[in-house]
Amino acid sequence: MKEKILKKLKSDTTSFFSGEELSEKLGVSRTAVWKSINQLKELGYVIESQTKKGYRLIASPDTLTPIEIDFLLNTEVIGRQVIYYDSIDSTNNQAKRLAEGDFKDGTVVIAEEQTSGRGRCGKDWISPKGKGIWMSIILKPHISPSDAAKITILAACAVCEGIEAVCNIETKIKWPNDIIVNGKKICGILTELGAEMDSVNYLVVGIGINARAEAADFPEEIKETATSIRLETGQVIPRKQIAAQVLNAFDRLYKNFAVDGSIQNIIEIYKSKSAVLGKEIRVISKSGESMGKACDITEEGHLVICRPDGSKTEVISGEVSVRGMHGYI
Ligand code: BTX
Repeated sequence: MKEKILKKLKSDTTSFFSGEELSEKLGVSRTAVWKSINQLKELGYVIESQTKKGYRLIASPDTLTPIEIDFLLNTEVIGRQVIYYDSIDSTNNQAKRLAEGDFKDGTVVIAEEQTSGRGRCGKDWISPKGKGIWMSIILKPHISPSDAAKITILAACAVCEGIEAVCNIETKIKWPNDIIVNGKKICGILTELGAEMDSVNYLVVGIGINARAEAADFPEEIKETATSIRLETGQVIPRKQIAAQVLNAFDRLYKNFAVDGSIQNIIEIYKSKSAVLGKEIRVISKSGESMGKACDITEEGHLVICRPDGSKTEVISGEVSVRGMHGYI
């Protein structure tokens, strides 16, 4: 009931809605309306109540609930269903559990806090309550498993576009899955695949964006390498706006990919945002260590490393360090 009342109040924040009008339109008693209004106030909504006039929404809290996000979405597929948790082990774990069921392409799982947020290869992802956007998108595209990794490229472009649409900062992509601002990590992406030999059952794209985190929210071991939108802009930008813009951009970029697994139209954007192309780098991957100049990113999303002797190596995934003033960082 409180969602329905909120929807009504949000539909016009300049006018009052009387208790009588709300109870008639929604087919409930005035006491039920009054109770829901109190519940909304407890959730952080600021609602003005005036005798004879009724209720008016003054401000909404910075939560990532479906109703808050839905108002800002203009998507066809992504985020048509948003599943929200106050606290969860990992939105990627939960999205995988749900994807095994019949949850649709584009379902978004989002949480205020992750108690076991994950990065790649079993690494931890620090996800304090209310400080970031911790979300995972369930995708069910008709593509072959060999095209699945490209979704990380698409997601990185969507994150950059979404962040830049609402925050006055320049984002860069550190191949393959980190978004950085001023050389520090502001977002990480973790793609996971559920597949048969020749068909994709589902993909889960986990996106973790440090939004409101302050320096004290990062543990010692990542203080030097992590940053947040708040630290970079000096402002608290509503997380729902950032999340919605990322999802809007994702939806647009996903349309072609969902049909044939192609990122042809995206790879140039990815390259233009790259923090590694043209730089001397070192990549540690499953097949060992490679050094040289990052000279290209293929349409498959692979990184090409070129050496002075003319030899080239194509790397599918790995951990990149860029040569800086003090060696590789
Ligand atoms: P990654 O393996 O590239 O990066 C993990 C490394 O990043 C950690 O070892 C640590 O050094 C550093 N790190 C940990 N937490 C943070 C943070 N909050 N900010 C900056 N650096 C950090 C990156 O993996 C992929 C992360 C995906 C996170 C999302 S959140 C929603 C979804 N659910 C889930 O469990 N993971 C994904």
